[in-house]
Amino acid sequence: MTYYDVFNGDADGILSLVQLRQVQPRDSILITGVKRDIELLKQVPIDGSSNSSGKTITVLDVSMEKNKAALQAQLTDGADVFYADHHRSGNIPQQVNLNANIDLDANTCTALIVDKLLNGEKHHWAIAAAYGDNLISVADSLAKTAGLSETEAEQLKELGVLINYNGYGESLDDLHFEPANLYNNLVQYPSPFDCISDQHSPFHLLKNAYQSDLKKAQSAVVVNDDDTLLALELEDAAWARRISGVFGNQLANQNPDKAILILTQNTDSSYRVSLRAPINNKQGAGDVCSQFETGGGRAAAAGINNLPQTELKSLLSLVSRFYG
Ligand SMILES: [Mn+2]
Repeated sequence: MTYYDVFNGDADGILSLVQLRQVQPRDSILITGVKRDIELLKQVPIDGSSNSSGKTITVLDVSMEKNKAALQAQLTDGADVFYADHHRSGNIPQQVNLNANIDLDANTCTALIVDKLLNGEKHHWAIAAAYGDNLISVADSLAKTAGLSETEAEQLKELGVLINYNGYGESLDDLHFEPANLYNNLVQYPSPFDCISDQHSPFHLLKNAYQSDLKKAQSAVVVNDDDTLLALELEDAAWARRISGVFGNQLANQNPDKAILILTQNTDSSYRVSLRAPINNKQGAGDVCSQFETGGGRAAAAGINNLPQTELKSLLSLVSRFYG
């Protein structure tokens, strides 16, 4: 039997797998990548035997819809597939060798789905993941119910945010830790608090790196700031690609009634755009971005890969009208 663990390289993906493998250890082949690299399942080889069951695949925190063809190919190939996720699934194949655990509720994430399946055995990791996926109020109430102090909840939040921060980048070269290495490191700590108290853990390394990137981001150029929309521009650099996502979350949390737009210059002088709907009005971001050729995404968060500079004005006025 060959085992594959396929997971998103962000906090939610990594900490979903940490929970699972601490409870069900397995010698598996890891398949992951930068956060935006979600078409991961196609990297699992096809045996061509179709009689099974030489292959067990666990898939965590990547959209089933985006991995549809690869999933179907694996099921036909006889693989046993365990799938847990909270992104768009499309039609879920009804096959006995697929165990699908999909929940599209905007207030859940994959680590919380896994937490339920494991009856909360690794609950603290799940809470850190929920913080990392920016489900702040959900995580706050879970921490409270679990009897954690405010300081402990803050620590889990910081760890979750730092692991999430590590996933952002254009390619693995931008990242401090390759997500597979970060997983291998974190899974050795029985609880997130063991990781935080170890001065040599990734927590402390990421904390320093994050602060240095954040400092640079604070001097970003403000393109627009009014009651409806805060738009900033970051330069084309590894630090900007790393910090943009978590910086955007931070601005969104600090300005809950504003849409947050972050522009990063691409090397071809077009913009990469990340748009967050206002925290208090989580709708429409995907619809707005889809009106541009290389745009798309979810209601709460969406993006445009290559926005020509000449279209920036029309994007800004579209966003202002939509949320105004
Ligand atoms: Mn997630």
